[in-house]
Amino acid sequence: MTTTSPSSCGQSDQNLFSALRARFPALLDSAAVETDQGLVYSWRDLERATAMMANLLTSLDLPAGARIAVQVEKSVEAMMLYLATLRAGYVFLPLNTAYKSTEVDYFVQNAQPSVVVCSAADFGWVSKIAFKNGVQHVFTLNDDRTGSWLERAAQCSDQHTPVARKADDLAAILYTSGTTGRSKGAMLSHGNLLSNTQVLHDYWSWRADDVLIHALPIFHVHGLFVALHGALFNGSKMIWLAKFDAKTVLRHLPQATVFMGVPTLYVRMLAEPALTPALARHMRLFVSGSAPMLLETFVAWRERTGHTILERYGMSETVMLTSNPCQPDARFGAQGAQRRGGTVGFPLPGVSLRVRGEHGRDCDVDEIGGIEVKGPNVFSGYWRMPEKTAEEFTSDGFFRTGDVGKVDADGFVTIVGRSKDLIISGGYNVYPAEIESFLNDLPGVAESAVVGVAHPDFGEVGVAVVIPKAGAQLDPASIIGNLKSRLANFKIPKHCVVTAELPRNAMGKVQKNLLREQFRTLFQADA
Ligand code: MCA
Ligand code: AMP
Repeated sequence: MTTTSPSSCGQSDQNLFSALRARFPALLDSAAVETDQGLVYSWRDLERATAMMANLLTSLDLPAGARIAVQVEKSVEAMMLYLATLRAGYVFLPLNTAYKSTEVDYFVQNAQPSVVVCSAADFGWVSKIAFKNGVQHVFTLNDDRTGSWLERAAQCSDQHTPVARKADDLAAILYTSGTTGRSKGAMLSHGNLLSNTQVLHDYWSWRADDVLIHALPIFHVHGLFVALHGALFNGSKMIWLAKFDAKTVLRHLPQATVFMGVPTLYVRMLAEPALTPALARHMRLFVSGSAPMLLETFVAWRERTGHTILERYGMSETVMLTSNPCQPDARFGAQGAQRRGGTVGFPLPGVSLRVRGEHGRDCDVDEIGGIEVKGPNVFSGYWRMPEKTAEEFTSDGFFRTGDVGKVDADGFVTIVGRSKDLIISGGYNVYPAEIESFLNDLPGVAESAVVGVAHPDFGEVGVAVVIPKAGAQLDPASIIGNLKSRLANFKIPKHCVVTAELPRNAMGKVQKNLLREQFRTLFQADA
């Protein structure tokens, strides 16, 4: 079945930065960002610092469409660098700080950025990769307001006219791993990001007095786009936390109205005795997404705080696709439709979502199939991978999400699984194929399989099953140790088993479902 909501946004032909800046409050000296270190940045500070950084980028005489690759710790200055990149008309390429040299090398080779910005502590290895790949400019930016990036920007003018952009001009590239293990750069335009920002602004009923607690990393869609754009487009102050910590968030709840997080953050806050309805009484909206939220977490949150979490669903390739209602949905009469746990709500205005079965047949109500989407928020394709892009789109222009789900009679979308072999751990994506290829390259390893199993904190984590070559002696701890030196920490399997063979079906295909079943209760408290 296909379900579409009417679009509320027509305008998209402009630079996203200009659209955000146009919504800054008239009182430019009021607080835009307060950090957990006690620093306060005004809207004027954002305006001036992004102008200086944009002028620095312009002074580098970069080619049109130049990519600015950034792997730095979260800071207000890092956020300004993102805005400055938009302002100067270049393309932002954020990289998870957990990525190690093999991973960064791949991104730099693939994206060919003109500028790389990294922490001073990583300058040695990152600059080596950058220069080897022909990058001309490498700067440092630290989370204590130091680094060559800021030193150089301080010498630039604080006046800058944003570079005009068309709706389909590229604004950012977000790398997302693939089932083949090779990461693909999802190309998002100013129009993709702006249309989604406008839609979410209306759909989530942002209010003039809203204050957002920003506790997510700023190298993925949730923290960089959904949370940040939401606050900036509303002219709302952000309480800016460099890292998520449950106690710190709870301490700030009385000064805030909006919080966004992945399910793990809610699980961790629920473990805090300080979480009470009184503490959350000023809050207006708790948003969850990036990973499935257990119904028990949804229910426990309501019982402990009196608030109903709003679950929404999105992807790097599409930004946000669906959302539970913020206000009771008028289509359901006087009472409206309320948020439903276990569902991701309705397609957002402007998004067409359909569920398809085998041979492209539209599924009926409640019938499970592959989720396909279309809309102004959907990316144009993968960076320099036209064949991969073509594979993921249907002939009538729908993007195949790789998520499996259904739509009920009221129009609520539920995600029931994934056709892509993917583990979502604490809101980060881990592709088994990538881990398996590293495992298979280790001396003495014949083959391997990585599966996702339930975990009380991260929702899901990887378990590695490794088969040795004849006569080889393998030690699980050294296998994990080896992976740790080469892969981002969140990708490391939380358990490794060395065994004689993998279960296979009659066709010789590894039966991952049997492995998942074997390790299903491994991390359960009472297992
Ligand atoms: C940390 N560790 C993890 C993860 N994070 N293991 C598995 N999965 C994880 N997500 C491990 C580290 O490797 C380390 O292990 C140990 O936990 C402690 O690391 P630390 O950095 O101290 O962890 P933390 O600060 O407690 O971080 C946990 C976290 C973080 C706060 C849940 O992972 C996080 O911020 N997640 C949010 C991710 C996010 O923003 N996703 C949005 C993607 P060891 O000690 O062995 O080294 S955007 C998206 O998906 C779409 C589009 C959408 O819909 O939004
Ligand atoms: P990413 O590649 O980081 O953009 O992750 C996108 C994937 O996260 C989606 O394809 C879904 O599988 C998953 N996802 C995002 N939001 C939700 C949600 N609310 N519930 C379940 N899965 C989600």
